[in-house]
Amino acid sequence: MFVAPNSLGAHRVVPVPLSVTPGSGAPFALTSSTLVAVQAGSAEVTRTGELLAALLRVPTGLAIPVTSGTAAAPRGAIVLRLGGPASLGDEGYELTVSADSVRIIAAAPAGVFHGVQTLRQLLPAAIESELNYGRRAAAAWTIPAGQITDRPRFGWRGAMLDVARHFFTVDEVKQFIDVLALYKMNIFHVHLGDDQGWRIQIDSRPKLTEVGGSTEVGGGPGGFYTKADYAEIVRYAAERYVTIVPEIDMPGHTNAAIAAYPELSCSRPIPTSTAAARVPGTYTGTEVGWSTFCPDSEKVYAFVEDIVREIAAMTPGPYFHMGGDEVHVLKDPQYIKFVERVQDIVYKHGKTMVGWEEIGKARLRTTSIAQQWKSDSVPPAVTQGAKLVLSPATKTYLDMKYTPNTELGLTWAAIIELRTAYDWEPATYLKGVAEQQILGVEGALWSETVHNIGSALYLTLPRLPALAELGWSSVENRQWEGFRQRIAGHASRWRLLGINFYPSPQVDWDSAPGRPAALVP
Ligand code: TNX
Repeated sequence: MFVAPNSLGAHRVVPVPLSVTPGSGAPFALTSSTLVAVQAGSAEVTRTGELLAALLRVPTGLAIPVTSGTAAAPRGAIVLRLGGPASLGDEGYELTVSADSVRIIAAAPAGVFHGVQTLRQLLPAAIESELNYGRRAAAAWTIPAGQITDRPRFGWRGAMLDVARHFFTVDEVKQFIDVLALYKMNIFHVHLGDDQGWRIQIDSRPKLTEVGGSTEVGGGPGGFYTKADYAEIVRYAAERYVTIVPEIDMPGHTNAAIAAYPELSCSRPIPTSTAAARVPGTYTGTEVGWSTFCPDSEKVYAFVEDIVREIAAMTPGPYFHMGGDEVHVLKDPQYIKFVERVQDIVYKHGKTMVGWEEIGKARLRTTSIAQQWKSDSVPPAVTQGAKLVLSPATKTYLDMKYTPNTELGLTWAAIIELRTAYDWEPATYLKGVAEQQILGVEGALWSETVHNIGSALYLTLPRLPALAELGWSSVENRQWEGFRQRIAGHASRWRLLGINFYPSPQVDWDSAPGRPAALVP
């Protein structure tokens, strides 16, 4: 836990940075004179500096003040500032460590934040602890000298959480976002509606949450986010440079909405398992593909208009995800008409439309985004010029089992051990789809078998860091053996953070499960 690398060359940063140059000088050490010196006049950089100082204070017991000013930073400063070269883009950073100072310089605030995540990972794992180690560890808080220049390969590095099949509280969602931020992921896609639950307050349609929010898979009490809850998630994510992509899946996967407003359906399909539901019309099973809105009813488009308007108004990010997957009960012309009508509504409210790859059957605007999940050849959306997010179920689905014996999860797409999640290449995955057509990658955690955040994180770690490295790091820097060795050092961090994980036998973890963590060296 206190093993700091003695050379920057031995770092265990995930995702692996673009370029790492070890220095020959002495390391930087956190001491009683350490302070965080932020760029004067940037509220965002100041906020990131406060987050960093708060993290460092707990285990070190040091004061770590945050100062702001234009004067040259004093010895012992961790400097965070803007003004880096434009070549770093919005998310890149330069990190320079010497005995005297640590400097993180970026072209935009997100880059400063990502640089801070690298700094965290360069310190001993115990930096993540809630314990104050005080003087017992005073000599251990060091960062090896050298320089890192880093920027992402893809702009979309995401994870989806299905809060519809099982509900997750705001605090649980924050824990999930914390993991994204640690691994420099920047998209949190939240699946807010499905057959089993509607999870977001809509003022113009109160029964959605009253009726549609009242249950979940297995018949539990469900739940939903009020507008204040959603605003809190948005705020928390934004502080970590994570953009929320809200998904309302339609026209299929809509039983919860139909239970609330039966006129949304042409003829009410009654799944066999509904008879057992506590609230009439709701569904607590796990079959897919049987429900649909009525594409020929104007009442449906008035409803979609209400939903998109209210969600667009509470979402600062540029995207609205309309789902569009697995509609087994509509004919193609009906499905196409529905997607095209919804697309117009989404753009009318100022958002870019995202949908699962099936939306490529419809005529898409060139800015619309398709999320691949099942095809292994060129999806029709790409032929039309739309950009793709790659979420191949066989590689990125976080709800697939790690081995046939994993208690949680499903197996319909694949069994996904860590190496399978890591060892694939986005630019060659779909023959005929070039890198320029790919916005990035996203992992999806469907929650049919997942009841709480502990289970969610067990399925997420270590596969999400693997995907984060595919999304961030350059192909040249990326290979399984290197990842395997670097990620081995992260289990002790997860344990200190209280984050559950799957101890894949493909990794020689520093901190073996069941072995008590040594608190002092
Ligand atoms: C397929 S992938 C679905 C979801 C399920 C998931 C379970 C996709 C776009 N739709 O409705 O939850 O499989 O793995």
